[in-house]
Amino acid sequence: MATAHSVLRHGLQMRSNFDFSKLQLRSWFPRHMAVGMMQMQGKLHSIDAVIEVHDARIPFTGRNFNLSDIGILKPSILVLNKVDLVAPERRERVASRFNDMGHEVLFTNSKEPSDRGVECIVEKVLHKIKNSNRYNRSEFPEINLMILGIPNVGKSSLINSLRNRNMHRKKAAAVAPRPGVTRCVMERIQVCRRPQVYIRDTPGVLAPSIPSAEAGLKLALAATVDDRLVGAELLADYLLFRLNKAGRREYVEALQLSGPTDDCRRLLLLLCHRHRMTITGNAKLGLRESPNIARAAELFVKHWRAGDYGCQMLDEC
Ligand SMILES: Nc1nc2c(ncn2[C@@H]2O[C@H](COP(=O)(O)OP(=O)(O)O)[C@@H](O)[C@H]2O)c(=O)[nH]1
Ligand SMILES: [Mg+2]
Repeated sequence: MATAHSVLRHGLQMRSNFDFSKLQLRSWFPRHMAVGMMQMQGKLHSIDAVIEVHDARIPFTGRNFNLSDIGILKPSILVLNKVDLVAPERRERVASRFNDMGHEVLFTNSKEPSDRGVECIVEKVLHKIKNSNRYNRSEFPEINLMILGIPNVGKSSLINSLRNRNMHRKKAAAVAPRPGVTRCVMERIQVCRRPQVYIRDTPGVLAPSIPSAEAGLKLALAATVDDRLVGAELLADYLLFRLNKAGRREYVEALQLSGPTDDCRRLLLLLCHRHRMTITGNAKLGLRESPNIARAAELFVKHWRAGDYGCQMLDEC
């Protein structure tokens, strides 16, 4: 079993490239996503504007243009959520890149009750609608919005946050730290009294094919695809590579290591040892306990997702 000392000793050579050939990339487009897309299209006639949400850590990799196209004829705003997990100087660069593409972006942290970005959402959308032709909907006083994006970016959390602020009501949309919780286009949820504003929550939908192994790993790190698609150990290894490449060393302190390492296997063995993560073999067959590497990998990645290794954006910008 590795010790903290051996982690340091073996970790002095850092990789400058990651071996993506280890990933057998498969797409993840379960049936509920295809059905969700059709339901969204079916509801569009009753929608005044679209809120497109992305994870601020993968603002470019995370965009599904099939989804963006759904709302192309409607007024729309672009929200980059989970901004608490991105360093402030990166936000400015991302915003100016989107501005160059003709998009204004709104950064939000839906977990922060007084977040200024969340506060601006309704105001921005109403402004866009006011400057648009409401086609067949001008006689309806209430405003209907649809929120869309890839899985696990915080769509349901944003609805709950808006509802809680403007209506003082408890959460209405189910939230979980894994993708695939909202599985169909939901009934509308009221998020504002005056004017009456409703939002339809929708299932997260990924592009039918993931463009590259690196994109797949970024999507998995941000928990927008099922971890099993890439495998826990490979995901942990990619994370370690990215942390070291960016010169981030917060993981050393967070995991109480004696120094940085580039040897993921040894790091995971250390976590197995420290947290007694083992797989018990069948004693009758003479199989003994072995380290539960997959669980240790999940733990290592879980800390990053919670921001325990500091803020880190995955897309270059
Ligand atoms: N750090 C952080 N986590 C968030 C934020 N918004 C949502 N989450 C978390 O992200 C996970 C997915 O949220 P959810 O609203 O279910 O995403 P959805 O699948 O897009 O509806 C949950 O664990 C939320 O608590 C945010 O602004 N910052
Ligand atoms: Mg949801």
